[in-house]
Amino acid sequence: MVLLTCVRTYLKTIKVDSVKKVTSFGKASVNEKSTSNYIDSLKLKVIGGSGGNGCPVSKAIGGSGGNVIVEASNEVDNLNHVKSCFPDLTAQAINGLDGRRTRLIGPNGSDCIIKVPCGITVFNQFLSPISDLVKEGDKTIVAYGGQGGTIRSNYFGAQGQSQLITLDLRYYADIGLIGYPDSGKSLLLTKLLSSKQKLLPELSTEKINSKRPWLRNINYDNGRLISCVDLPSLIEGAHKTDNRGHHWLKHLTHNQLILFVIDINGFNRGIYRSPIETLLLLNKQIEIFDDRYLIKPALIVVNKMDSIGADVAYEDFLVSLKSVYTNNNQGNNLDESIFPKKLIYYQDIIPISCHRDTNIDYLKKRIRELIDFNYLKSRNPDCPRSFVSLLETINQSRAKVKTQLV
Ligand SMILES: Nc1nc2c(ncn2[C@@H]2O[C@H](COP(=O)(O)OP(=O)(O)OP(=O)(O)O)[C@@H](O)[C@H]2O)c(=O)[nH]1
Ligand SMILES: [Mg+2]
Repeated sequence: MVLLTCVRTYLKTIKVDSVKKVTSFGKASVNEKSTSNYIDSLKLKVIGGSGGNGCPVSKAIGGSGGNVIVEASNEVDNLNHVKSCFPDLTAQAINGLDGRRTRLIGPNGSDCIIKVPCGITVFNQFLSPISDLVKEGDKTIVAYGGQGGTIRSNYFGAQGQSQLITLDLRYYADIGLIGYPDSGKSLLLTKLLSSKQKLLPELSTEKINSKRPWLRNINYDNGRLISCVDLPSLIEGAHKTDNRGHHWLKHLTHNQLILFVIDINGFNRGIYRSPIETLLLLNKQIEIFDDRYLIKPALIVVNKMDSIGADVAYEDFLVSLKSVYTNNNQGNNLDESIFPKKLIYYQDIIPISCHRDTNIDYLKKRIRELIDFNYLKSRNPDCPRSFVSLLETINQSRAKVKTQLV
């Protein structure tokens, strides 16, 4: 009997140690270059610890089982950690220990803490959202531990709760960058960062197409931070293919401003798409993904203005844009099939060159202005409309490109 108790205690100790190990995340150890297995959505079984049994002879009570807790942490960037800590996709808290003649109150089992990035929504097995973990330290209990055995339960400890949950990551970023492949999104993000900040891994060596979203904070002079998510490229028909470009759009959910990065040379892989066509096709992809995104504040950033013939191409782009938005779409010969049902209303159009650093500071300033303006507007619907209409913006933009790029 004594031997059996010893073995039981030993087994429980082993379990305690092993679970403690997997829940202590310490410093994030994301291998930033291994992007192919990037995880931003994960199903997990969670099991609360069982309560320990009490002892009727000594009236000792059992300890309660630990809870399973999901906690947001800035140290974690994605869900790869969770997968590596719980390879069998089961997170179980520690059982409470039994009460005994020599131990009138059994110790409680410890909690199992699952550290996740900020921006996680936890869904139950019916895919109803249980909780949103927005900022560092936000937490939610996803499986309660069972109560320890007492006289009320005939000294039997209760089982812990168990359920299947889904962790779904949507970055809490103020702004998002979307565009066709090679339009310069990642380079633009590095230009917006301060020189002391870390480059995106894929730009620190030779050019690699982004295969996962990157989240970075843009620093402003007076300590203001604006977070930005750079998304992998989006192409025409992405929703129909295995290309995950479409799937990544979920990271725009919390954005306050979306930057459409357009290559002034258009996109040429098999079929050529002009700048205006790429813009309309991005609009369409967003509409297919979630048409609520269409009313988010947005900005057109026309990149690679250092290219040969860019100023003429920019003029053409503005003319086409004007005709698309004034609904007379004449002389464009644009294919009707690329038109979205609803056009996005852009708050500004800014021509830039990442290679020559043209207009980068202006864009950085404008991002901040628009975010602040939109925030004020959302709090006060009567706020006077101080931003010019799209057509006026086009004229201003035209003047700007002439003065700054000539
Ligand atoms: N000429 C010119 N080339 C640029 C400019 N900005 C970016 N590029 C080049 O365009 C290529 C693509 O740049 P990225 O920043 O990786 O483009 P991306 O949009 O992040 O590409 P994906 O990750 O594939 O979506 C690189 O070779 C850049 O050097 C620019 O202002 N002018
Ligand atoms: Mg990129």
